Amino acid sequence: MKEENSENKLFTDRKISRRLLLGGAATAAVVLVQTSVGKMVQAAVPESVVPPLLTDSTSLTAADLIADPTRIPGRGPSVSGMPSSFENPQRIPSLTSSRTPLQDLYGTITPSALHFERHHGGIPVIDPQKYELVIHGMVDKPLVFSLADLKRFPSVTRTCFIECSGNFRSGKEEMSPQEICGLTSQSEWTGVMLSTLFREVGVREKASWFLAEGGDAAVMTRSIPVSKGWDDAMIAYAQNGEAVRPEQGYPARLLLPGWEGNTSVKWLRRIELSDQPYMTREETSKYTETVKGGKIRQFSFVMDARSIITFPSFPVQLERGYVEIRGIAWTGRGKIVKVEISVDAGRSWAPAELQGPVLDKAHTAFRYLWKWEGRETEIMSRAVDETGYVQPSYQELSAARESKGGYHFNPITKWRVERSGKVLLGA
Ligand SMILES: Nc1nc2c(c(=O)[nH]1)N[C@H]1C(S)=C(S)[C@@H](COP(=O)(O)O)O[C@H]1N2
Ligand SMILES: [Mo]
Repeated sequence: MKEENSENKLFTDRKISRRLLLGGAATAAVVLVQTSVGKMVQAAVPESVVPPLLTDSTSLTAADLIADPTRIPGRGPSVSGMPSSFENPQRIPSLTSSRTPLQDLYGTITPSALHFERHHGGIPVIDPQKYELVIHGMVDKPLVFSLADLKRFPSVTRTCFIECSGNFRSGKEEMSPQEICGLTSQSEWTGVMLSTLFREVGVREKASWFLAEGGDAAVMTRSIPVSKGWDDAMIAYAQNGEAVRPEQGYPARLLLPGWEGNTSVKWLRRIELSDQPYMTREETSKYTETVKGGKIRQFSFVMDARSIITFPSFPVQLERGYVEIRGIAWTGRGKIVKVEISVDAGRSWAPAELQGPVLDKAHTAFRYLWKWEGRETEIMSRAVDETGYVQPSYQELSAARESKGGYHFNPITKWRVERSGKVLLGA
């Protein structure tokens, strides 16, 4: 490039660059580094931390650069960024889902790359130029919308969580928050209100349900009450400031704030209005749960209030002294109004501080200052939402459901802190 800007010029004019020949290979090194929690660990320094201009590896190694980052100019700007090579939070993928590493995150927004995934037929590749959303059935004027059409309507942006209703695992002591309930994530979504499109097609008064259909190999379908469509349903085409990720439904997905993740149909291609539910596979043989008396509950859309302490949690090794207990709480019924903490195995409870602004149907960060004296105990959090609903204990919930798990299972998570500082999932 001819037209270098002045910043680049400064960089290349620096004396030091003359020793650094272009074109050679940089070395990786093993060095002691400090992690974000303050522990010194041995880490292999990847070549990517070595500036591209540093090629005279005999005079300066990657280890030298980390020991004194002021010795030569660092790597220059790039077209797209990556997390620090010292940080490596990862989803846990299986064949059909992956889980958000809740214990490695801060605040309430899930980085898009770490949003949990649940696919019934894999991730389709959809050409945004060919994308179409059909809305038909009990409407005055059936219409086909291109992606550009959707983007031409007034847009809205809101932050909310998506949680899979199958978000509960247990069964061993050595489980992290990610393994227990990593099927919840939060993004800032942008798109068009479904109510805007409903007005455009003229949804008939008699229409009480709509079918949402995905364009993936599962052609996943769900029946949704029309009232949710008029209320706060969105067609989202953007996530955390960029286009929706392929994993999250690119180029557009249905977003039903506060409702079980399954209803937020990804790769949305068709909406059909009707006066009755369609009884699809996902709302008959799946996504139903047992309740007392051998009965089965169907169309249980709303996610109940839940919380989890993400620090300290397995696999943290706790040290004595002041500990800021941290976690997230959320509810599909509006706002979280209170999170209570017990540090004495449930004998007494005290309110945690909620990080504002507390948003509707959104992950809410909480914290609670605790002085751990080194005694064995159990710590836990309990969420209360604006309807007065209180997150149940495992014992209460399993009695009410006559079951040890299943969909919509949101019990209090207990962490057992051993004298050694080991933190394990409690019973
Ligand atoms: N078309 C389609 N939509 C879908 C799915 C799917 O497999 N296909 N999975 C559903 C399920 S079960 C959940 S929990 C959420 C997950 O959304 P995410 O992968 O963006 O986290 O998408 C829902 N929408
Ligand atoms: Mo799900």
